[in-house]
Amino acid sequence: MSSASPGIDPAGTPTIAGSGEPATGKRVLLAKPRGYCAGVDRAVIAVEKALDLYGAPVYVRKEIVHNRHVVETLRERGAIFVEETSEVPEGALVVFSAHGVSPMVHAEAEERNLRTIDATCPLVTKVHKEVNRFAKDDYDILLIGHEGHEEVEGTAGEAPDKVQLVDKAEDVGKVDVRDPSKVIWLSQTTLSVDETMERVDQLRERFPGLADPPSDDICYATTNRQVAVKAMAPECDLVLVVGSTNSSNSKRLVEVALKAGARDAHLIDFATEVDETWLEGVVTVGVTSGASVPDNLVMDLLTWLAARGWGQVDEVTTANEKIAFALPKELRKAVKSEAAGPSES
Ligand code: 0O3
Ligand code: SF4
Repeated sequence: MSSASPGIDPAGTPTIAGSGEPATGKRVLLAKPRGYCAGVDRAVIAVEKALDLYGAPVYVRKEIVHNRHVVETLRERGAIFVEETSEVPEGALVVFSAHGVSPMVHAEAEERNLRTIDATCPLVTKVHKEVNRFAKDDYDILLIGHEGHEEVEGTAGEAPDKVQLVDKAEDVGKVDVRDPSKVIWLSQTTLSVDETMERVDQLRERFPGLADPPSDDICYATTNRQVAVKAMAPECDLVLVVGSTNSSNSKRLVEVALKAGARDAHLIDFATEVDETWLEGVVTVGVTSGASVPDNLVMDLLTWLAARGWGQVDEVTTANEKIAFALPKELRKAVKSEAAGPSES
C-alpha cells in the first residue's frame, strides 16, 4: 500500500496535492482504485454515443449500471429505461445493460425487430461462455451469486437446466448434482471475494471433486476495490462508500470495510445523505466508491467533508488500473464512419 499526501485548495475543493489544514488530526483516507471500472465506462459511453448518433429516445433494458446519478443523467439526455424488451416499441433501438442478458432476451428482441446494442461487460460475457462450455460438457454448474440479481439471471439463462444458484450458506445443502465428479462452480462478477471462497469451501466439503473456474469470475475491478478498502479500513473510524443500494459491488465494499476493522461504514448515493451524527468522535474517515460510481460524486463528498474539518486527504493506492474495453461492436462501425465525416455522393 502506498499513500500520497493530498489536501484541499483554499477554495475548499479537494485536491490530491497541497495541505495547510490546522492540526486537528482529522483526515480522509481515499481508496484507489475506486469508482468506474472498464465495463461501466464502456456501457455508459455506449448509451451516450447511441444518443449522439441516433438521437433520443434510446431505450435501455434495465439500469445501464446500478447508479442513481448515472441513470438520472442519461434519462435527462433522452434515454428511456424499461424493465423488459416487451416495453420497447417494435423496430426501436435498445441497449442491453452492462450486467448481461440471457439468450431468451436476445431472442425476444429479434422477434420484435429491435435494433440492439449489447453493452454487456466483456468480463460478464466471459462467464456466460464458461456456462456454455461446461453445460455442453454436461457438467452441473453451481453458480455462486445473489438471487434476483440481473447478472445472475442472464448468466444462468445460458443453460437454465444445468445451473443451480448458490446464494446463502443454507443453499449449499440444497444443491443436487447428477455426478459429483462432474460439477463446477462459477460466480457473479461482483461478489465479496472472501465470502465466495467460504461458499466454495462449503461446496467442496459436499463435493470434493468440485472443479474451479478456468479463471477468476470475480473481476479485477471488484477485487481491486475490496483490496483497497481492506487496506485502509483498520485505520478508519468511519468508511463512506459512494454507491447505490442496488449495486452489488458497492454494498460489498461496506461489508468488507466492516469486516476489515472499520468502526462504522455506510453506503450513500450523494454527500447530502451523510448523517452528521455518524461523524461524532470520528478522526479518520475512509472514502471509496463502487464500480458504477462517477468520481465527481466522490469529489462532492470530499468537498462536503472538507467543509466540516476533514480537509486533509491521503490517497491509499493498492493498484493502478489501466484496463479499457472497446465499444460494443454495434457502435464501433457507426462511430468510425461518424469520425470520417459525411461521404461525397
Ligand atoms: O453488479 P452490480 O450490482 O455491482 O452492478 P453495478 O453497480 O452496476 O456495477 C457494475 C457491475 C456490472 C455491470 C456487472 O459486473
Ligand atoms: Fe465488468 Fe467487473 Fe465492471 Fe462488472 S465490475 S462491469 S465485470 S469490469
